[in-house]
Amino acid sequence: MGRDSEPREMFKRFSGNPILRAQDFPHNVNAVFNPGATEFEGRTLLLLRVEDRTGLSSLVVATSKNGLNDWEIDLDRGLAPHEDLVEEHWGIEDPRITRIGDEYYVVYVGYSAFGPLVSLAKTEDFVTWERCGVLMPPEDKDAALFPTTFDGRWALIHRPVPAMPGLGVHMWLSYSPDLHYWGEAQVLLAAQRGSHWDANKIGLGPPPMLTKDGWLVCYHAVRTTASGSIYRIGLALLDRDDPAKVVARSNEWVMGPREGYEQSGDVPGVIFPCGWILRDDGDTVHLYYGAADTVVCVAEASLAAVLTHMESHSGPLNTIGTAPSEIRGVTG
Ligand code: M1P
Repeated sequence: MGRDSEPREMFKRFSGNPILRAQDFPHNVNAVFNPGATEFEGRTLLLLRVEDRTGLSSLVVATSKNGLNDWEIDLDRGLAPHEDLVEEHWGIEDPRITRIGDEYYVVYVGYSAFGPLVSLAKTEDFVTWERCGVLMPPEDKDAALFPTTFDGRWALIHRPVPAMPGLGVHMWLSYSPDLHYWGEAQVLLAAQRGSHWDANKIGLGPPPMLTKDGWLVCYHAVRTTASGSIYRIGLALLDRDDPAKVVARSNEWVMGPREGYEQSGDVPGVIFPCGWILRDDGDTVHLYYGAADTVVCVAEASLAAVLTHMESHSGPLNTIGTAPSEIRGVTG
């Protein structure tokens, strides 16, 4: 992967970014962004959010041998919003792919007539799909399944939005015995307050990745400014056996919008990852993200370096109701 000149960011952008753009499509689309990612039949498969020129999004497959170049868009594979389903009335968005056995469970946002919600569909080949229904009612987004059960329960990270403004928008964890009925809902990571980089609103990026130190979680964090929102990326670690237990949380962002393709587009200042892949060397992580809600990009990090960083840069784990003076140095 080509390196850029910025030494301080944990994730290094691919020199060939953006890797997919609207112009790469044979028909007229507005934007392609926020891809889920997995490996499939020896290739990297991205499930792209493709927004047409009515404003509605569908999920479309693109594959590549090395996960960086020579992407092939496959319009015969993917998932389109179902016109008879009220939960997909205004399109489907932001897929996260979790492989469980031979099946790929795709959690996505359904833009329903009543607001954004969390839906699940599964597939073995990205051609034939089984819709499994709505997991979380509006407003809820930014959700993904863990690839394993905990004491016989499936776990889902998701991001409901409180009806009452001003309380922050936080990441939640819920459990299910059957992927159908969900409960035991609890706040997993709270957005911080004040001037902090992950104040105001946070939401899950790709599905959690199991590492030697626990489940690595990547999340986007929104800082509201006078000229709009800045979407940056942070990391957390969850206990391997009890994902409700946060064991580390980065006190700094590990990547923020910087390049022209991240600063200019339909929504400037946004980097929004929905997929990552740990390569066969066990260390190289490719993070796939939408930039400015317009194009698809990839960045690379060393997993070992990420975990080392987490050891030395963990800040407060959760800070709801905590005064700034109490936050410094507090863990827990
Ligand atoms: O425009 C930035 C992002 O805004 C929404 O994400 P969230 O609700 O988590 O802030 C989504 O519409 C997302 O698709 C979009 O990239």
